[in-house]
Amino acid sequence: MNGIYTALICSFDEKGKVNEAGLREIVRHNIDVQQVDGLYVNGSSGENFLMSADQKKKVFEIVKDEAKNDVKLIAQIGALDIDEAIELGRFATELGYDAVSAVTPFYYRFDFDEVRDYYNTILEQVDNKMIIYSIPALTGVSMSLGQFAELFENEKIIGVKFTAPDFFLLERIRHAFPDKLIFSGFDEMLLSAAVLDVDGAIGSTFNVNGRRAKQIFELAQEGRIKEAREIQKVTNDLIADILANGLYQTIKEILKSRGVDAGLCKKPMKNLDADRVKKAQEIAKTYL
Ligand code: SI3
Repeated sequence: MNGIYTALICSFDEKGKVNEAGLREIVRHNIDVQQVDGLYVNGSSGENFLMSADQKKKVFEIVKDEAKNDVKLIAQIGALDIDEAIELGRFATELGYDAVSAVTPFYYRFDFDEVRDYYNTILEQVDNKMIIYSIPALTGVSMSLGQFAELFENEKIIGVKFTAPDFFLLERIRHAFPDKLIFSGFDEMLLSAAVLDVDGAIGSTFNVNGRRAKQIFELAQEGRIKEAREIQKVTNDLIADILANGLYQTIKEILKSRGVDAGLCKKPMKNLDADRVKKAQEIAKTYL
């Protein structure tokens, strides 16, 4: 399951409903134009935590129906309601998703025993492989090497999506667990993570910049670091401009400039004003 996975953006209409036609176009763009190896569905970039369980199921269905078996599919099912996480895990597994992933439970400052129990309980009832989604900056949940080791004792936990700038910990995990899958989560640090021999990456900007991400990853694997660094530099110029203008909103606007109906963000996320729409279009012209 290694390679470059897009953290899929979702298209919403003005009422916050999933725009099915737009979502299908986003899926096709990622497969046919960006040529990524897989899709990570209902992650942060898919505005997962703003959606109802029914909306999440609808997204899982539409994406699988559109992608078929063209690329690998990972379903992010993490939810604070563990019963919802289990229900979504079973649903995505029945649809044929290659693996599930769950963000570490957040908000209530759970201790590690509770986090471990969360994953083991889900996996007792979901017949699929699990990739832990670790993103301490958003969840406040940081785990040590020893705690990852405890989670990895469950053989159904096959890896981690590591979205953190802690490259010391990343190297330690790689070294200690050569057989687990490690996906890098920060697109702007892809080359540094690839040098540490991660198995792939999952990122939001791959919706518009997936081809460069693939080049960086492949060049790093071939040891062609100087060439990879040049592409990472352009990529980071692009990412810096996207972040300054509004992350998901700008990705959507860039997609629209490419003829993909990426729709709007879901409230309470705000959408871009006219100046920022113009800026997003300029970013698209400059880099893509
Ligand atoms: O679940 C997801 O949508 C992700 O894969 C998130 C991914 O790690 C992104 N992080 C966030 C918070 O959006 C990154 O791709 C990130 O957008 C990018 O590196 C720009 O900082």
